[in-house]
Amino acid sequence: MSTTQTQSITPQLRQWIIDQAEAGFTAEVVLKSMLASGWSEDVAALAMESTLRGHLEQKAAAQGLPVATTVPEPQLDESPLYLDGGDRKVSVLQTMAEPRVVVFGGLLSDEECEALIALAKPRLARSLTVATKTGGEEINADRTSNGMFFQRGENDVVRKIEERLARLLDWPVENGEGLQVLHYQPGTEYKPHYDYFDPSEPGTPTILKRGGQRVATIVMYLGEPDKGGGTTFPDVNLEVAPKRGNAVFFSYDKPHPSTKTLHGGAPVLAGEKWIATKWLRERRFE
Ligand code: PD2
Ligand code: ZN
Repeated sequence: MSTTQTQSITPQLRQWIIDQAEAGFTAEVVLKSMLASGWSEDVAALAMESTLRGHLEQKAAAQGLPVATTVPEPQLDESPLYLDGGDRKVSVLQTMAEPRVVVFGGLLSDEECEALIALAKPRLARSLTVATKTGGEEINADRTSNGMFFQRGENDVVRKIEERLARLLDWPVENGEGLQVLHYQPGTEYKPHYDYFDPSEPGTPTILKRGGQRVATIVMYLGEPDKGGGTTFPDVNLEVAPKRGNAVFFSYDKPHPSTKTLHGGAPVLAGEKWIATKWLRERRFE
């Protein structure tokens, strides 16, 4: 490759980058080679980044795989012990890269947990799930809890928690579904499932018109059972304890099992479990 005067990212350059990647050279090696040929670092990095992203997307689409999208992500560079939730300091207790899982401590105060339970109690009904065959809602034998939805920003406690989550996860409040509160009694559970909408189901295009795909979930524990009731991730044998005030966050950049975000609510063995779930969409959810 010869040094160019213009340093424009030509189709030939893009093809050369793809050829190098396909031949097994790492991004670092390809970048070094471009710099040695006289490319400026900025142009070389941009050319590499845009070319390889586009190439991977094309390959995924050709294999019938959904394309990865941007997802919410807490600011965890430098592995902080705490994050600023705006009005509250939140602990980072555990992180996992694949699936992307973060366990937070002290996300909610005891008073907030109690307030959500008290406000939800009179409105509980047998939990429904989104029916991807039709785009409507249905009773699901895999989900034996009782639940209810708050409107986004419905009251002060909900609004405060939604603002805290938006800051913590760097994702707009408007992209969140309304907070859902679930109550599990002994013997009830939520069998393993994915939270994204299955692209192959006929009702999914209708569901996606309102805010696009789900891209992340945060399950907040409001009331802890005495035994059982953990949130499980069977692909990686992870179980998160349902400790009051804590929360488990996980994200999925494509609606595909390769995200390893299969998860469930294990049966409650003794006592009662209360959670609040917030599902986050790609775009504004109205
Ligand atoms: O209750 C849970 O731990 C749980 C497990 C799986 C909640 C959800 N999914 C959910 O609300 O999506
Ligand atoms: Zn779920």
